[in-house]
Amino acid sequence: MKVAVFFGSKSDTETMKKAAPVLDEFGVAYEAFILSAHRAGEALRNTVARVEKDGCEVIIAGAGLSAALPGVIASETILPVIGVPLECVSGVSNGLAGMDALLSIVQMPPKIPVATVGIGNAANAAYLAVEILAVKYPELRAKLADFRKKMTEDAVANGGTGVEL
Ligand code: RP5
Repeated sequence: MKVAVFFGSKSDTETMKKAAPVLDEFGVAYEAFILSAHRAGEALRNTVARVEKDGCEVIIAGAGLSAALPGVIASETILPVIGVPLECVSGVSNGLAGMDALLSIVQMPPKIPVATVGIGNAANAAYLAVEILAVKYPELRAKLADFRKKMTEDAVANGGTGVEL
């Protein structure tokens, strides 16, 4: 396992699943855990220590509402933590649409950052995890370079040489 994916509730699963195909595409091994910082603090701490011991190198953490999970994980490890703010699908965030989680996750105190992606964007969290790992693994760096080259070619092909309006 190179990446550990944490999220706070079963209700977050559908959104956090979007990290999986990206990590699969790059052949990055991962494990996922549903552990809330507020509801299961001790189990969370133990699991963070366990994955770190098992060789995990990057952590992705998604949570909704008062989204403490990524910050609490950051306080337990020096591994890079990528936070995914989530819209709470159980409806109790009263139309805040994930803004509550975004501000909770992005506004970390000085000296202990969480790298925050857009609301619900677990796929981008996975791409960022791949980029971090690519610093160390040349094979992954090569795959990432190919992926970016194709992305750019597709973008240019898709209207970049001019379109009829
Ligand atoms: C957060 O509270 C979870 O990450 C989830 O987004 C939100 C609501 O959780 P449930 O009440 O659906 O379990 O901790």
